Amino acid sequence: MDTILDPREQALLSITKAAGEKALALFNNPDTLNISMKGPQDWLTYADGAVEAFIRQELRALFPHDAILGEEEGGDTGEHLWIIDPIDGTANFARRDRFWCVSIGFAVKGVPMLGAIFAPALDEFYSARTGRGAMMNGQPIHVAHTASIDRCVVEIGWNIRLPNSAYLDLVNKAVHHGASVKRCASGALGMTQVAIGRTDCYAEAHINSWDVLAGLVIAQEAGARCNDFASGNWAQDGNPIFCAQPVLYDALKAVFAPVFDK
Ligand code: LIP
Repeated sequence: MDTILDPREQALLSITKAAGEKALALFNNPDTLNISMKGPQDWLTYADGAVEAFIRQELRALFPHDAILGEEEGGDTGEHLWIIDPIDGTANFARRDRFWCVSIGFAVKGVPMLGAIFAPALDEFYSARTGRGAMMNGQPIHVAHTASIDRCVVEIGWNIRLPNSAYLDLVNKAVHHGASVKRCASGALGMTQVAIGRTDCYAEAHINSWDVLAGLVIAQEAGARCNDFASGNWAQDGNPIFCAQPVLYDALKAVFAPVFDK
């Protein structure tokens, strides 16, 4: 009996499911979304704030002394830390593209331990607990074992936090070495696609902790290798993310060198 993780794992699964259902109802009723822009290509909808508020309310009721950090309301870190992205893939959500999700992760003393990512419009619910494997809709999932770069699929994330060259350099390097490159505008779901074996790598020169904490646990428990994302002031400041299936991890990291070398 783990008195810290056991109750939080159960709560994580039920709250993520309920939050996803709330988000899906809003997605299916676009007149309620009050879409606005935080910046160029940086979308915001009513759902982002409403879903985060719901998740915070549920977590505070059960774990009043835990720290909560969310994309929309921010927050402080702590020994027991929840990190929330209420809608990851907001641009997709706003444009009525189904590739978005609710992502909630939990870390103990800065170490990612629990993750749940629910994409309700795709009917895909991913979850993992460190040391206990990764699941999608209750079934175990595992990474791909693609053996050559000219057969691999790499997703490279783009955002306005860095110059476009940070993205374009990674794309050029990947294409030059024969990889197929995609970008689907949800870092959290990008990590699940590595975990389930649909892609071989998710890489982004900078990503926020709320985009990737849950996906780190899920991808690593499905057999992926990841860079040391949870280092430095990772929760507040984010870091680069490099996550790949083990057969091509070293080869792809060399392709992108030196971006993910540290
Ligand atoms: C998304 C991130 C991803 C980035 C996307 C977008 P959001 O977050 O998950 O890292 O590549 O452009 O920023 O804004 O949809 O929550």
